[in-house]
Amino acid sequence: MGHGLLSRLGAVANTTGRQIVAIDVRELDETSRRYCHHTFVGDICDRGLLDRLQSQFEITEIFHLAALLSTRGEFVPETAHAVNVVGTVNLLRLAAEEARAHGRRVKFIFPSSIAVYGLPDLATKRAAGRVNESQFLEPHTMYGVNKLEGEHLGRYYARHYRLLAKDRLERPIDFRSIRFPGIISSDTVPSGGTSDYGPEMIHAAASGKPYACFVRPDSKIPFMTMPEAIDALLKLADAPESSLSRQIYNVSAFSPSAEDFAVLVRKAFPTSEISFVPDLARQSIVDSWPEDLVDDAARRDWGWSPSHTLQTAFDHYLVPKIRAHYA
Ligand code: AKB
Repeated sequence: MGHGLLSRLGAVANTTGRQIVAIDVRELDETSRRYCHHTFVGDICDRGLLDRLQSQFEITEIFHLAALLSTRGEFVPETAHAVNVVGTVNLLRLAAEEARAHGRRVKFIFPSSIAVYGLPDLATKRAAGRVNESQFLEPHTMYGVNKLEGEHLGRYYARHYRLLAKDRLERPIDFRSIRFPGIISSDTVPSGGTSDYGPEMIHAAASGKPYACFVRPDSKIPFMTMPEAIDALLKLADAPESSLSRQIYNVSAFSPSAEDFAVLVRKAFPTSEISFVPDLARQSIVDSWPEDLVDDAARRDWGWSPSHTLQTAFDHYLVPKIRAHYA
């Protein structure tokens, strides 16, 4: 998401006057670097690096996209906690310090996830259908626990930070967050997530490789395309604060089963070889995530509206772009 966001922000930087400073754990590629005023190779857990940023720049807005996802996090839960929670605290603190130093609020945009939900079993998931922002908040994964904590930390830093300090600055941060579904990009195959079966299936088919899907054909969670996810982030970031009735928003686009996905992949790539070989542990994670989300507040408050159905996502974005990518 970071790379897509950089190109969108960079493309309009001349008109918005935004100067972009990017941090990544790896060197950014040449294209992404071109959009940035400065880039740093480093880790958000490195307080020294964040102190350097604070002394070098006047920061007005932070898009915090760094995270260890749900599958990877189950192999190294404490590392996931360090990156996903301690890293988040470091950036929130940086935002609050910047607000204090320059006397104005810093906007903080935090992509959260459907992983914050934890439905206890499949029968409850099926009966629940579309889930709203306050239901079933008992995540099963370290990543989900961390994202939920990130949402609470954002609320704390925005409204209650240093509650008892005499020299306290009121509401230093304008914290806004979206709970994203699985995201599918035509450019990159994700790694470390549990919604990865969707993008993996189509990328494997387009590159002529067989694919063994690690969940059952009837598994159902919401998805959206990467351009829609970036649109949503920018729309929420640009919305007037007076129109926002909450800090955390669900967004939804389409909710296919893994079989629905496979049908469209086979239609687009008739020689594709897709089988279903469920991995019980990863299956249990997907079974704990909702089938779909109530996103009425996002639609009402900041005009969220998905650009695609599953069919148009395949016809107008995924298939043509992925074909071109592997051609
Ligand atoms: C994951 O699968 O962990 C992520 C997510 C749903 O946030 N893609």
